[in-house]
Amino acid sequence: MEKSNAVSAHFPEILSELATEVKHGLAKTPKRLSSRFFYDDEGSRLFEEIMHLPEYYLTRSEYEILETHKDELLRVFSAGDRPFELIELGAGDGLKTKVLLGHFWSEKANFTYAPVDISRAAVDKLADDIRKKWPQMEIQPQHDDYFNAIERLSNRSPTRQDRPRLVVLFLGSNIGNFSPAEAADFFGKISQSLQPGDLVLTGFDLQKHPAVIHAAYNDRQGLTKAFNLNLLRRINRELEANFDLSAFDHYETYNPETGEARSYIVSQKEQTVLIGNLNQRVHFDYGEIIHTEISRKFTRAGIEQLAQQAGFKLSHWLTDCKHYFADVIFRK
Ligand code: AVJ
Repeated sequence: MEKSNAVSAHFPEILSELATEVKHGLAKTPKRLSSRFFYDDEGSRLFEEIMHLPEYYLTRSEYEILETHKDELLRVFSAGDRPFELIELGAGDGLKTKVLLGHFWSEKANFTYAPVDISRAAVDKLADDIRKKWPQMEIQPQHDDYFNAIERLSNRSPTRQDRPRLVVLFLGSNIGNFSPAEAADFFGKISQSLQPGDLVLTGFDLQKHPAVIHAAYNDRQGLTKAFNLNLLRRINRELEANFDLSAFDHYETYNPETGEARSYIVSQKEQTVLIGNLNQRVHFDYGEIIHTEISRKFTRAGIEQLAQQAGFKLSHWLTDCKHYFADVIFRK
């Protein structure tokens, strides 16, 4: 059977969540499917490749920020010598987080690390990797989605003055996939689960020249297209559907007035697709779209508002030298 070190309690629910999403999302006009479902093992692997694309500046910008400020971050997290617990939501391959982990480890900081990810392959690989690099580091990998992880945060043992400080990491501008209401709700829930002095470090992609943003989601190699179309492959596999991937394309828009980059899947012909497990036929007109993702770009004012609504104080604002990206600390 499968070997895994990670906690895995919610996998069956996710499968039926996909069925529900497909059933309702493809019956809507316009059709839509949530980017939450991109991250099966193959989707996570494709996203790791996207992070290395020349057009996809986000990862490099955030890497630069963490590398430049790792010492300052350690001082803020540990407040001198206090133990802290890092909880990373959507850890993925942990490429950027390892910059911090390595530094904290070599400085002999007193911390534990709990990466949470929806892809089991990703979280297992990350855990193996950390155990190889730093065998003594205390880690608690969790295979789960972040909403469940936040819920578990709030169910933790009661308030103790001397407990380690919690530091929630939410890097990579994953927050950009949320609607404004979802983002407010997300920070609100985290805030309710934290004690005064606990911290949240979030990566936000910032508004900039629209052409730079558009290119990041419209790469010449076609990886973003493969990443989007992988959702159809996943539906074929998990719901016994018969999407012909060669009959669909990828289309991206960026609207600088709203800060929204939007991804679409486009039907290149009139066609009907069978979703076997749902016993549902879905008709596509020529050129009809499925809206799959919003990758929101932020302003400082918008970020300050998010902090304030959730009852946080914005305590640190760190950017890369091009001001493309910000890693921001909210303090409860
Ligand atoms: C993982 C949500 C940060 O929106 O930039 C990359 C996902 N989508 N290319 C993003 C993604 C298309 C990515 N996040």
